[in-house]
Amino acid sequence: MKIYFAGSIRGEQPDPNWFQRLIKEIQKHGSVLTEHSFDYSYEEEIKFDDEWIYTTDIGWLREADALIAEVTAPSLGVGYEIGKAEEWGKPILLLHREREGRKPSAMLNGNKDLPMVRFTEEEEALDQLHRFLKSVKA
Ligand code: 6K6
Repeated sequence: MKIYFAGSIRGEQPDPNWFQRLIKEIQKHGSVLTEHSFDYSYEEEIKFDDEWIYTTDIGWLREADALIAEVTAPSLGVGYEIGKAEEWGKPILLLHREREGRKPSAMLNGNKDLPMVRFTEEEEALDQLHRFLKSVKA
């Protein structure tokens, strides 16, 4: 199974340790097409031009069996990827960490076709993640 993991890069401050943890857990079910997009080596980022990034990512998203998007940190790129994956009928799971005074976008949270796990404990999110990936595999 090929899974597209999406999370903020140039959007709001991402959570690298959490993203890494998620990627490791997702890899128990298959390959994470975007694994190398989240290594946080900013020296490396300048090696790729934006057109290459867009073309490569859209191709990976097209071939993915599912999208898992970490949406706690708002990101235009992640929002775009979610919209495309929905248009293409991909199974989607959104993960949002509850934070004082912050709410997820209504454009995601208000769409009942987009399941969103709103978690406080990372274990809760991982439990839902594994359930989701098992259901995609079945
Ligand atoms: C990052 C690490 C190494 O090289 C890079 C180059 N940048 C990107 N590489 C791959 N995918 C990217 C890059 N920048 C954005 N994306 C895609 O957009 C990812 O799939 C993310 O899910 C999403 C993040 O969008 P922004 O708007 O937060 O950057």
